[in-house]
Amino acid sequence: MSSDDASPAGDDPAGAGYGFPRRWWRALAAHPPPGVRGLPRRWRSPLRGPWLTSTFGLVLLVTLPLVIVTGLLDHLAYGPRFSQAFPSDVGWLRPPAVDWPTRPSWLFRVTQGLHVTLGIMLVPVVLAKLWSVLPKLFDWPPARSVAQVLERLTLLLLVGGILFEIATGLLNMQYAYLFGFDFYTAHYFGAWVFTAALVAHVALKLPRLVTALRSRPARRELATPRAATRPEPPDPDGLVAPAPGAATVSRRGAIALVGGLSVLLGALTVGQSLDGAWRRTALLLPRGRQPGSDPNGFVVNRTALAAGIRPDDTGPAWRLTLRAGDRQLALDRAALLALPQHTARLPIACVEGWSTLQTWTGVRLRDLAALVGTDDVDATTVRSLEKAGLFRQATLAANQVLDPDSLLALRVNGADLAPDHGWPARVIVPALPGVHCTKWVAEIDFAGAAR
Ligand SMILES: Nc1nc2c(c(=O)[nH]1)N[C@H]1C(S)=C(S)[C@@H](COP(=O)(O)O)O[C@H]1N2
Ligand SMILES: [Mo]
Repeated sequence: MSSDDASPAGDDPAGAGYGFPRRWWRALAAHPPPGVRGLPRRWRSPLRGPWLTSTFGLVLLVTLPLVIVTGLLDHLAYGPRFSQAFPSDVGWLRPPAVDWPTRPSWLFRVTQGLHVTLGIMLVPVVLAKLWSVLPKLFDWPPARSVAQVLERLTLLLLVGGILFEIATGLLNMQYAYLFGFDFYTAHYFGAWVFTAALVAHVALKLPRLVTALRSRPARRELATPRAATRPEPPDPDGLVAPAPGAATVSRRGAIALVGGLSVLLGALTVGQSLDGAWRRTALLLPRGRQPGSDPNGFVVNRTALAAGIRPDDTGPAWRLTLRAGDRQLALDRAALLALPQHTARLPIACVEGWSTLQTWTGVRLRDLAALVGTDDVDATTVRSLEKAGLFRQATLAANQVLDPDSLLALRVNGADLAPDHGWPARVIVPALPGVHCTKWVAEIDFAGAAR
């Protein structure tokens, strides 16, 4: 199992008919790369073994599906139907063309919050599990059979996949686009690679996991102090160290450390998805804290200055243009304020992970549609004053325009919108990702989107 045991003249242990020709294996085994020979004896932790690996594995088996499913839902919420979920052409990985619902209004807030918070909390568990199997990375020879080559290939995709998802996810949350590729496309493709590898890995390893967990009752293991911590018996996968040292921490201590780190990360993250005092605990987040106490004192994702909005464009000269087919109408802010006003308490939930619940007042989008003479609303394009870039426009599906709480907001928490929150007018729609709640709206075209 290790280079020490693998004498060049040894047998092919996995060679039950699917092995490589014996002489290949022997040649490979006889020529380990520098530094690998004797390495297994230097991995000495007596904690490593099938039980510990399977315990971390079980946690991931239960929680990762939730991260995967919420991630996929977030992608659907983004509106891939309208080419808005940046992997605009993902071939056969394209998700079904469903309408993202507007109810419950906190739907995206929850799927997004769960995806990000849980994803962060699982980082210590993933690292602990990788630590527990780390010596396997230096196995020599690297594979003894075709089946094992395939298995190790899935591991490459599995480990590479999850590390890639963690790294890109964390960087995205910090708005740190250090990589030269599009985050959404890459994170989406990476998720599929990882998920496929995970399914293969679970199919291959589930029986081992069950056996390993049954081999040492958790209750007994969690009652074992450091002094009584012994290595597991040698296992066929070679996870147990061939020459284990004495325990410096018990298995329960190691699990408590990992669990504690996970809870700590979670506690430093959830605040970004909760309002009130919790907000202050969101230490890891670049825009997660409460910036002020006035009605407009909630998170600003991108300021008017950063978006290049000139005060002249949002002053008295500003007009909202409404379009439906060849009909067109222009309204100033006073005209909008003279229309029936509606108030709704709705979250802004940014795709980067933070969210906040605020009270918005403005004109219903469906009233604006009726004003320009259409009840038969189609996919609707909202354009901002920004002339270029990601936020230039957003497409809303008919159900998102017609919801009675979907607003062109003019006020928030009883005050006029601040410039940074989209003055003179912004869109707010229940359960819509923040990215599509266009600020500094210039035009709404109720039948202008290509489907
Ligand atoms: N025109 C325009 N609209 C925009 C943005 C923008 O940069 N420009 N940012 C979007 C994003 S990503 C989010 S999360 C919300 C944030 O709204 P807030 O800054 O009022 O909290 O506005 C959205 N609307
Ligand atoms: Mo956002």
